[in-house]
Amino acid sequence: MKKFLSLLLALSLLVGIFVSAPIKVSAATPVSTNGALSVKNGKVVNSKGKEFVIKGVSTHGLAWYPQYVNKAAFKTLRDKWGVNTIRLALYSAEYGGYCSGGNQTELKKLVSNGVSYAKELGMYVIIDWHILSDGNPLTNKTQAVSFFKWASKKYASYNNVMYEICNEPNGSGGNWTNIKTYSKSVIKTIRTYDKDAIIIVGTPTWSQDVDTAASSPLSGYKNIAYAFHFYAATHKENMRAKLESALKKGLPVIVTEFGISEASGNGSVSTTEGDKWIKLLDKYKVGRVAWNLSNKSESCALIKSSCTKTSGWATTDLTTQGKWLVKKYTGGSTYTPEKPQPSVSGEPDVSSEGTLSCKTSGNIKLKATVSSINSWKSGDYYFTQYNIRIKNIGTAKCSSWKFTMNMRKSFSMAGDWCGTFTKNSLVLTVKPLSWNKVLTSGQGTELGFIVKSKSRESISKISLSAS
Ligand code: IDC
Repeated sequence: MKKFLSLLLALSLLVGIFVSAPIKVSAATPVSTNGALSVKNGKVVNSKGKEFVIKGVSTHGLAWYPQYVNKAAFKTLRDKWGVNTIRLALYSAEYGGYCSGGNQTELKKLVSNGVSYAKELGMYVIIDWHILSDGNPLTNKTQAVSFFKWASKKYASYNNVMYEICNEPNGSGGNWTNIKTYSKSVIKTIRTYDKDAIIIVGTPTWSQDVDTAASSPLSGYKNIAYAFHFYAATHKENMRAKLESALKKGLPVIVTEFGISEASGNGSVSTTEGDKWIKLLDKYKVGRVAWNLSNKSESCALIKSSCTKTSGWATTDLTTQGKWLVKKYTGGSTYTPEKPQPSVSGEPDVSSEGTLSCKTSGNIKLKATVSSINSWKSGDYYFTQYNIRIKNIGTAKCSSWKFTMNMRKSFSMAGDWCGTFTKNSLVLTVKPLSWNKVLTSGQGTELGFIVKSKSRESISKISLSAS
């Protein structure tokens, strides 16, 4: 009887547990998947020690464009733009800035709202002390220390907050000696409360001189990274070389600001140079944060000045830089690293075959389309250039894929890009590279190749598989 009673008790407890335990269904977010970020061996890593790439968007000055600090905006950035990090730019010295007559209570409220929205959405957030016209960080050091004391006390237990302590030191006072002196004070303050969050230190010459930081980094601290900024229509190859040499020396760098406009934030934009920058950042898994989330009439704004929406933007609401950025961050079908130009030339031959497409079966739904987009004759040979598009048209994520084409005539390869191409007599197999292997719902990628043949080439059969 006693046994029976205890069994009953155990049973009712179990039932109780089953009935009362809420089933928690929460979608994975950048922070829920990666946990607290830290710096290891010159890289930003997640809580499992795996390299983590920050893909961020910076607000404009909080005092000037406060309307974009809203949860729906951040959610759009996270869900539609592929953004995992928000940077909150708190100007220190410009009009309405924290040390130049701005309402400090209001500004802190914007910072704390921004941090809360990011936390609720599982996004990382960088609190940026945006020095600019006050080129020397020591100018407003006292205010910076008290601001970071407030922030680090408040966010000590958060796992999604990073502190950027001096946006862009510049001018003679913005030298590395002064930056180091300033950093030691601010880091000491932050570490009194927040023991492990990443602290980002600006570098001389508007956060360009990472070489200076690399030859004399701050020592004795954990989780320090250094800022590097570029604006692609102005900063080109020599700046990429400068960044790359600092990275090779093992300096942990985060690009906390970049644009494809000129350094003024206005003028022309260069997607070509922008692509080159992204390629370099991808190579070293360097985090990047785009400037800026506003509809100000300037080339580096991400939203068109005619658009007053503060969230839920359509592609047509975005500027050239905005559209380009979203493609980069979502790995959209237009992610096309520099395509090598065909090294052969000849008479154009217009009899191209057109387009073939196929889909995968099973629960991962991919569609492949292959088109012959150009063909020409050179000497005794025909050359045909093909374009392949692979797109995830289902809801399930694809972690890898393989595409096969059966060619009709014997051929040799005369060029290929964005994939690993293997030829076995008439069969050509394509596998993805690391960056276009994973395709989430709606994502796509583009590849290409050129074949050389004795007579006009065409494809007899294609097939696609995904896992
Ligand atoms: C620019 C803004 C512009 C604003 C100006 C204030 O885009 O609307 O009037 O600041 O002086 C930076 C700075 C960043 C600049 C940006 C573009 O960190 O504050 O924003 N830029 O000029 N460094 C290089 C470029």
